[in-house]
Amino acid sequence: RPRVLSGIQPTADSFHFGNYLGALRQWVALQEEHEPFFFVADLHAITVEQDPKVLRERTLRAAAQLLAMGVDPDRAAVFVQSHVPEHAQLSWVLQCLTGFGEARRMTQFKDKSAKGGEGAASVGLFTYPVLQAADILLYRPHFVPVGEDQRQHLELTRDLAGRFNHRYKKTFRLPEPYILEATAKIGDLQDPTSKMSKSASSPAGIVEMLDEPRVSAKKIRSAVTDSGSEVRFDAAEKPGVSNLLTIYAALTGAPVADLEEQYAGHGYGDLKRDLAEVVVEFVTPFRDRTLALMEDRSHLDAVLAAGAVRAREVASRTLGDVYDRVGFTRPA
Ligand code: AQP
Repeated sequence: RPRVLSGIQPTADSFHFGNYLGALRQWVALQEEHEPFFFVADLHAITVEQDPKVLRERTLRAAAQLLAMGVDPDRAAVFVQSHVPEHAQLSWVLQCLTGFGEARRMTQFKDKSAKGGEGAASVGLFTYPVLQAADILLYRPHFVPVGEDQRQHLELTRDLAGRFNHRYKKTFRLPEPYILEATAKIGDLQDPTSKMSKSASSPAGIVEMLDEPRVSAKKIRSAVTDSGSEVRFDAAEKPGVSNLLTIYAALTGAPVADLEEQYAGHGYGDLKRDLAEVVVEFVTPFRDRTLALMEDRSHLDAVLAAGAVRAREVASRTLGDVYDRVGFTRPA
C-alpha cells in the first residue's frame, strides 16, 4: 500500500478549521487505502518559545484530537516527533546539504519572523523546513496531505531528496504533496483573503474545533461577508461568502453549486445562520470525544508508545542507510 505521512504542531489548545479542512480530514480519508504515519510535531513547536507544562498538555490534546476525528491507531502509526530521535538526526545531515540562500527563500520564515524582526527569530525557526524534510523523507512516503501553505516546504523536501540521491545513492522517494484544491486555504472569518491561522488570526477570525459550540456558532454568524447580497461562489469578488460556502460544502458534502441554488433569493444572514447550525452539529460530538479521550491518559500513552515503536522501525532503517552513504562509521 502507498505510504502517507503528515504532522501537526501542538501549539494551540485546539486545532482549527483550517487545520482540519485543509489537512487533517485528508489524513482520515487516506488511512483506508494507505499505510499512514501521523505525528504530533513537538520539535517544531519549540521553534518559538513554549511553556513546558503547556506544551506537554497540548501534545496530549493534539493526540486526543487526532483520535477523536477518526485517525485509527490500528491502521496508522500515531506518534510524537520527539519520541523518534531519528527526525533530529536526519535533520542534521540534510541541513548540511541545504544552501543558506535556499533556506532563506522559505516564505513562512519571512512571514513568521517579520513581527519581531529576523534577529529575534531562532535559528530553529529558520531551519524548520529542513527538519520537516527529515520528518517526511525518513518514512519514504508517496503522499503528504497538507494545506497550500506547506507547498513550498514540500518542494524543498523534494529538492533535498533528489540532491541526496544524486550525490550518494538513491535513498529517498520524492514525495508528492496531497493538497485538495477546494479546501487548500481556509480563510480567516474576519479577513477572508488571509489564511485562518493560529498565530495571525484574531480570535473572531478562527474557529477552533474545541471551542464551546455556541462560541463557534457566534463566530460564523459574525463572519464578514461582502458587498451585494447574492450567495454566490466567487473567490475574487466575494471572498467572505466563498469561504463560508467552502466550509459549508466541506462539512456537509453538498456541492457548492447546490448550495448556491439552495440560497438563491436568500441573504447572507440565512447562509450564516444555517452554517452555524451545521458547525454546532459537527463540533459537539468531536469535542465530547476529545474530552473523553483526554480522561483516559493510559490509553493515549499506549497509542503513542505503540506508534513510536512502529515509526522507529522504519525511521531507524532509513537513517542507517543515510549514515552508511554519507560515510559515517558505526560504533564497533
Ligand atoms: N487556513 C488553512 N487552510 C488550509 N490548511 C491549513 N493548515 C493550516 N492552516 C490552514 C494546514 O494544517 C496543517 C497543520 O499545520 P501546522 O501544524 O503547521 O499548523 P500551523 O501551520 O502552525 O497552523 P497555523 O494556524 O497555520 O499556524 P501558524 O499561524 O503558526 O502558521 C498543515 O498541513 C497546514 O498546511
